[in-house]
Amino acid sequence: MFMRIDHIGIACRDLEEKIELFSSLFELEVVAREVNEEQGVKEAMLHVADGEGGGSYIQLLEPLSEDSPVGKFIAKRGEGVHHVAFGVPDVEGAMATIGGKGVRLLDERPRHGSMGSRIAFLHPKDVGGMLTELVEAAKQQ
Ligand code: MC0
Repeated sequence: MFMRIDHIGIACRDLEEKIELFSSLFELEVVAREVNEEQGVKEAMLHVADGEGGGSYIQLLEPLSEDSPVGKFIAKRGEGVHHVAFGVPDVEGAMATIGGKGVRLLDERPRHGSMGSRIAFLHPKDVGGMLTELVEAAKQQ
């Protein structure tokens, strides 16, 4: 079911500065930018590779406010890896399967994620301290 890593989310204070860093260090290209008010972030997706079922990305996240999830994370832990996102073919199915194993779901139903995806988060305390996101990528037209 967990067929690939869709993206790694990195919390940063200054999105433009970290876009410059990641694109110059690793020669990655920004393929999407978005403000997601519901999640409290301004973000950019940097393309890493294509694979079966979809691409993989580095996701750079700047908080829109100090009391957003990423704002609180930076205040407590500083900048760095915020979450790991697994690409799944069916997010509701994945939520039901993993919820059935006793992992707390942070979302009752999928929310809107980057590039038209549908996403849901799992509690980090139930996944070895790793905030985990399930991502169903947008269907290719
Ligand atoms: C908090 N904790 C983490 C963590 N954030 N552990 C690992 N990774 C993280 N990112 C730990 C804290 O250190 C604490 O542990 C415990 O979890 C509870 O944290 P808290 O600070 O007391 O509680 P809150 O209120 O900050 O909530 C944490 C929680 C929340 C993970 C539940 O941030 C959340 O619901 N996140 C899901 C939504 C999200 O992160 N959205 C932003 C990315 P101790 O040991 O100190 O008790 S949006 C996104 O990425 C979208 C756009 C996309 O991909 O498309």
